[in-house]
Amino acid sequence: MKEVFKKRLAQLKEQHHLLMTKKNEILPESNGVYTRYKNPILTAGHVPLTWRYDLDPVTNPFLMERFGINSTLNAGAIKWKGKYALVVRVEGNDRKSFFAVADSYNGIDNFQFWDYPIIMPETDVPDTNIYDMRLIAHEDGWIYGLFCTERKDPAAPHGDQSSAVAQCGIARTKDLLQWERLPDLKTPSAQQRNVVLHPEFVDKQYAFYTRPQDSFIEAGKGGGIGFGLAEEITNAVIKKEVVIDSRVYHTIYEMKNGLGPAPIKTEHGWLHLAHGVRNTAAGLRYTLYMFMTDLMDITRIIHKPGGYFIAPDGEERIGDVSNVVFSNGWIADEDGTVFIYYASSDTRMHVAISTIEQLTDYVMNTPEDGLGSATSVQTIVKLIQHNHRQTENRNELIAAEGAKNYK
Ligand code: M1P
Repeated sequence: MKEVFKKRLAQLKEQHHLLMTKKNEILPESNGVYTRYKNPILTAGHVPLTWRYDLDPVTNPFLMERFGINSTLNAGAIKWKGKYALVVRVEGNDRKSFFAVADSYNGIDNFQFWDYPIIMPETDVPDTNIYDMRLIAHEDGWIYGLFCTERKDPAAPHGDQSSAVAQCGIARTKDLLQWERLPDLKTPSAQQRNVVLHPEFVDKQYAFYTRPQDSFIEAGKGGGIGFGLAEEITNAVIKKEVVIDSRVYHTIYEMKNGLGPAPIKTEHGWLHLAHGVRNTAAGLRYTLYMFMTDLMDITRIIHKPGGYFIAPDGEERIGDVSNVVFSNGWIADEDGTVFIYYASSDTRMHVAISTIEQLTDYVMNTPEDGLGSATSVQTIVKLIQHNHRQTENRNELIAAEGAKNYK
């Protein structure tokens, strides 16, 4: 065995081990709604060496990387056998994404990829790229993975090598290992991304949140977060698609939006996490926002805080597609803790921690977007007046207490 091979192998193993065993640290600053953790929970460097290197000195004497990994992002999430499991979008240097499970005992560090990436069966029309899986434990007993399947647009003019068609791929599993691929979702829209299955039946049908769009990149004339019902899952067809959360001028979701993970049920309503996109001189900016829908009519938004919930911060701002945060996975524990998994700049995965109580308070009590500068000022004035009244009341109380003691 060549010296160079031995040396490189020892170095690679050491570096990988250090990364895999690194403890995460909670960041001290918080807005009271959630707390971020310092280190990304998954990066390209976390991907097992056996996926990237031929570890045989005979066939790879220089121990070169044989399959480069570019990024780990946009993971679906589920509590699985007591562990926090993510189905991660792993993107190779060849730009193709695939899915792989990584899990952790505490949900904040030491995420380990399982031995092999997921072998996702295909339909009759092979996928060119698959990404952004939403994991849903449905009341029918299956775990569903809904994801984007992208293929070259068959109608693209000669020489156009970038026009694509995005649709919703559907697969299901009982163990996260073996997946059964079902036919892609059919909807009245030309393209679909960010499709999510509601975890409960609605009118005995499968309920989907959709994101209709006219073309691959642009939401087009419509857009927004849509909703539709399908009688079957093994041949899911949505005949009627209605938009339940539209794009609005001069908001953080004016350009496009899309639902993140499947909603979490609370006593007050369904908590939703979504992403909103606005355009800037520096390109598109993706942030996360939240809203709540009615328990009886899940298409009715009953609370919607103004502005973003999480925006790219510090190092999160920079990556392959900078100024992006994106989430398609969260886990609510039985004690009410919520693990919010999000990717930054299409490059790496992070976690932020909150609770059902905090998220419900945030969603129900944060003022809505007043859609104008004057209403923002009115909101702040109301808050200041409330705080002044509070201080006056407190001072009056203290004075009264003082007078009582003096007597
Ligand atoms: O690059 C940012 C995101 O862009 C797409 O999201 P959307 O469909 O809402 O525009 C997706 O490709 C997503 O994977 C990516 O993170």
